[in-house]
Amino acid sequence: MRKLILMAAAATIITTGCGGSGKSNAEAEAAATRTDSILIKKLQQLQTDGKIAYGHHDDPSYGLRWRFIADSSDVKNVVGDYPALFSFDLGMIEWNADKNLDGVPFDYMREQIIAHDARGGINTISWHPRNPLTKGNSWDVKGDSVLVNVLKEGELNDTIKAWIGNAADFVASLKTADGKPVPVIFRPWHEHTGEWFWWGVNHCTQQEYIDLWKLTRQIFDEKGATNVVWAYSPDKSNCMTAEDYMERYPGDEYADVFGADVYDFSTDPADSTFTKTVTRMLDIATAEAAKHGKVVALTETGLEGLGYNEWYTQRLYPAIKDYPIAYVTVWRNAHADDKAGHFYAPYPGHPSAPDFVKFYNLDQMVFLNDLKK
Ligand code: BMA
Repeated sequence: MRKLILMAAAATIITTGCGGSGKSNAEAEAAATRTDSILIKKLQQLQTDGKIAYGHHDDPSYGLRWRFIADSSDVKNVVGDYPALFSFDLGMIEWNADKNLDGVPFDYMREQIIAHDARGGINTISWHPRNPLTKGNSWDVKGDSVLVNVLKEGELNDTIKAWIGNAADFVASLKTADGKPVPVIFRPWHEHTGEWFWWGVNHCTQQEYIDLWKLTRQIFDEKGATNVVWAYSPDKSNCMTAEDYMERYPGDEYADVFGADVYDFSTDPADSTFTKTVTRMLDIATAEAAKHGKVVALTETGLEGLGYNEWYTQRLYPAIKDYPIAYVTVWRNAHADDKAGHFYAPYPGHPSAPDFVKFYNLDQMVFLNDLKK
């Protein structure tokens, strides 16, 4: 029953992207043919069809025992098909580095995004930028509030603008061979309800966080990086109510996707913590998305190391199947030499591979081949 109610709510979606409001007919028509609007429609279609696209972070970049092998993917090596959605991270682009924080060359990332788009797939990008004040990583929350310093005029303001500019340049560089912009879901300043990132809840005020989003959007627009579907993605931490979820919402012009990040930390099949938390977060995100005419997604999830072999069909799927989410993304399969045991999708030979094949075959779950259909 809940599903029917939620599907009806999803069907009320009318927006065609953040740039859609207050436009003349000609402008509205031009906006509707933009690649970001086409991507939003694709996400809306998944929701109205009651389908959920499966996504995997860094899927074509590396897996447990390989790195940067053309056409490789742990997911594809298990089920013979790519995830519908690839996720990537821009961390270190702010430092003009050649590779991101997990060693993925930005040129390789660009090629993979363009290739996945060409084969009908969807791409999403997150960003773990370093701390502009301390120059530590995203998780460096020591010392003063970064945003107080970053948002007022001065050297740090120039720094953050340049950093956001680098991210925007990368996104604007995503083009097909014939020069058409490739749309991506961009999910900046994620998990802000948590306390582990320098833009997190205890490290800035509500207004500062919102101003950071606005600055990001402004720079993307100025740089011509308009091929973007914007995703807002609070973490389950400190997010018990709709008020908590919406507290730092930048506004309808700034977000297209209402996400939620919820990880599982239990290999015990009887543990219901994850299920309850996903229910709480997706109840909130779905209701708020319906009110604001936005897409819903489980933007990050997973059980590190997949120590529960039936996790995909017995824990993840039951938790999400009654929600009109357009997609679900699990985190990366780190190379064993980099971070052993840090993987969220099975690889060939892993005991959860047979269960993942069952998950792949579920009618509601969408991988690349289904998306093409
Ligand atoms: C985290 C871990 C880290 C990684 C970061 C950014 O959750 O996977 O090892 O560096 O995401 O991808």
